[in-house]
Amino acid sequence: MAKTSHAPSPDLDAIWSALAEHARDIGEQHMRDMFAADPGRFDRFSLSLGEILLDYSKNRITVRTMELLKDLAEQAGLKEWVARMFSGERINNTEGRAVLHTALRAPADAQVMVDGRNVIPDVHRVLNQMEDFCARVHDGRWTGHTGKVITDIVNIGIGGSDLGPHMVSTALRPYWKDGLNAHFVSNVDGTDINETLAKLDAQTTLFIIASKTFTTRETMTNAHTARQWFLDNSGNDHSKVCRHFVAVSTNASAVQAFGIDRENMFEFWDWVGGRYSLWSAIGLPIALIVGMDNFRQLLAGAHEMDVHFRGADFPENMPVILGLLGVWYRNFLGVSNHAILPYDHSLRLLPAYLQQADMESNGKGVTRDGRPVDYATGPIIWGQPGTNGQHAFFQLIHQGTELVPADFILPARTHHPISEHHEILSANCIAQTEALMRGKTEQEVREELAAAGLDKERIEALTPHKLFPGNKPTNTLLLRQLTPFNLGKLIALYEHKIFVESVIWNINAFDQWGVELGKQLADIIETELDSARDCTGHDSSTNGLVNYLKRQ
Ligand code: G6Q
Repeated sequence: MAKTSHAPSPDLDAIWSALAEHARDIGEQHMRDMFAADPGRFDRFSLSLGEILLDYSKNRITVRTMELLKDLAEQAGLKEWVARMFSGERINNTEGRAVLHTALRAPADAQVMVDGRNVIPDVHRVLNQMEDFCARVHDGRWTGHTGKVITDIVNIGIGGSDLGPHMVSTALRPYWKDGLNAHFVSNVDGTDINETLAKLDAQTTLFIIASKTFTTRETMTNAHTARQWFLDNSGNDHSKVCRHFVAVSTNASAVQAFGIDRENMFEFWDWVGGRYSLWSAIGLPIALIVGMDNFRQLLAGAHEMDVHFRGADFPENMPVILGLLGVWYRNFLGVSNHAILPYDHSLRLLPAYLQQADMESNGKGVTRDGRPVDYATGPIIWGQPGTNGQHAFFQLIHQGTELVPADFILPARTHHPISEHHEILSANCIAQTEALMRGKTEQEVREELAAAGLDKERIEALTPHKLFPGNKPTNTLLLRQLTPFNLGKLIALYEHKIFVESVIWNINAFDQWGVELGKQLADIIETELDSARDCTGHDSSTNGLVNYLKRQ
């Protein structure tokens, strides 16, 4: 249960209490009644931005809720925080870094200063380098070592160096270049690289080693396995490696030590966080597979959302609305989680992508200045594409005991207009949001069962099971079509939503110290797994598990 008793800072005590009281007031109200009382509810609680429509009317909110939430954002200094982020201030205070993924999609004539230097020319220099490289791969000037054209791109990276490019490349499948395939290897489990390499020809494969640090254990292990496979399949000639391996990194010396030419390294900067990096050279696999024009469209879409986020008043600001609704459910209605439900098979990796973006950003238990929080922060993010989820976990959303606010995402037009597939998909998406909101009343259930000819006793027995309480909140995001531009906009919408929440919660959304401890302990255990001696230095469970593995 979320804690609602404390505000993130004393300045917010009054508005926090007002929201808590308001939550108690509207707690019993049903959205079915809210819609019945107000035919203008959709118009009031929806807005369009170009080809994206957000309908947030199926939320447990009133005009008063949105006013109070807007006051909360104002009093938390959201406007100032947005300006700080865009201007390159070091708002990632624990790592002493600026947070400038927005600069990666800014036009060439923009100016964003970091340490007295405008970073935009660097951004566009690397974009041009990517453009040149993509053109050479596409038109056959860049070939494999035997002169054959490249047919397969393999991105080796993990976390932020994998999830974004993988999700976007999958989402933009209709835009893939003819004759090219993309593969993504992330897991250190040898199954991942083994299954990928089995499909490939060393003469026509290009590996991108994507690692900001170029030290990440999983990525370097996979990169070395890929290089060995390449050498084994190309006469063990090390001089050929540079035609088949390029790198995306901030660590030039480690890239060169691996055998990749400096000129085939695509740079990015410490002010690009891993999970916000798909807009940088980390997007190289995207640019290769869909073409640089489409990659630039992705950036342009994200930039349009940046301009909107920076300039629109809070009541008309899409990321602000979504972020404030997130806070509303988490802190005032006791909600623990949030589902991402794309009704588009191409967006099937979006839930996993947003899981990292949101949970790594807002999964924090201390404030910016290191005090433990006594209120709830980031929720659990989960989800799967529709309609598959309807035949699985939707049962819990409809009739379980956990409240699950959900985002439904649907393109109006499909890239695959085959028979009635898209009508069925769309109908299900909209029907679910209606069903979740309305539910089914006892009277409706009884009438339905009576109409089906059931006797009184059977109706009595079945009615509680067939009741749908409804009042389940959803946002619906309709995209005209899943284009690179609209996808860029959609991703940026979520990035900014996450930032809005972090500002209200007074936490640093841009560090991730929580991933460190496991890495440290894994290094120790790896050495122990290799040693001939029994492991004794841990608790009995850890010792027991290590020793069991050693005996196998
Ligand atoms: C993201 C995280 C993390 C990171 C990976 C890969 O914000 O920092 O997911 O992207 O650990 O790191 P490298 O790119 O340095 O290999």
